[in-house]
Amino acid sequence: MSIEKSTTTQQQVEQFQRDGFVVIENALSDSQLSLVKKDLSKWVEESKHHTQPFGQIMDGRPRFDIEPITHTSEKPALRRITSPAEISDACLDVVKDNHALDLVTQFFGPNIKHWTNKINLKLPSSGTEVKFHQDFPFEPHSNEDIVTVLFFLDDVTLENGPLEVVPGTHKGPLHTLWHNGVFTGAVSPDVEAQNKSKAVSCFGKAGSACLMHSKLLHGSAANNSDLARCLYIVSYSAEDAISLAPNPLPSELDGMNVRGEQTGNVRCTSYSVELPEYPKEVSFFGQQDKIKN
Ligand SMILES: O=C(O)CCC(=O)C(=O)O
Repeated sequence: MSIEKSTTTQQQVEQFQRDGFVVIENALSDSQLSLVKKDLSKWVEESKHHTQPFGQIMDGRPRFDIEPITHTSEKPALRRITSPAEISDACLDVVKDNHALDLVTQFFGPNIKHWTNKINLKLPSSGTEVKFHQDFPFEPHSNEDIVTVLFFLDDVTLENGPLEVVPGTHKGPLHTLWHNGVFTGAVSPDVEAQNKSKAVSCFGKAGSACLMHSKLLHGSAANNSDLARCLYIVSYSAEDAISLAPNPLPSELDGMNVRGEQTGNVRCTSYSVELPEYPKEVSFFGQQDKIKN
């Protein structure tokens, strides 16, 4: 797919640079959306036969994570599928090519590689929420050219737990995700309180995407509607951004070039951050569950 260098593209690049995020429509084609949703429905059905996380990723952890308290066969609360592109041609097709990726080349230059992919589900009544955090402290790289692309698999509304982002925070400090010696995957209650009132919700039609800088502070509340809110979340980096910590979602697709070429270069910027803890839990929801509210 190609994108014309239009005024709209230029405005999207400027918004991403200024605010740290931009929402675009039609990031997925209709056929990409319906094929991913077909696989997703199959996985939700399958989850009804499980009472524990199931499946397996490269490091032996389960691929499919379920809400420990609310999941039942009548009201499934599958909440995370790790690296679905390893088991779904539809997901792999999205990772390799989509309209958001065209915009990523406008942010970071022509050479882009895949870092992680996952599906976050907020099924009705699941109670799944995401505490505020920045992605970068989970994934420190030699430079900061990393973007998380959140594809809307459902219409995202103000009621079904939209992503909430704090504009401009990608230019601010990196906040610790360690508290009292525990890697909680969330910022402190103080940092959350200082920023939450400035957060804006990212909503739109299925097939849209939010492109979010890895340093942008974000979170999301529980789904209080009868309609599912599922996101296919793919992160990409500039090809010369080299990871400084093991990939928390290791997959055979880690480092796959999706645009341009492999130069073999490393580009470094200067910053300081605590290294993350490699997850022992099935997903970061388990890490965030360690926070006592
Ligand atoms: O699912 C969401 O609303 C946010 C996802 C997120 O923050 C993450 O997976 O890092």
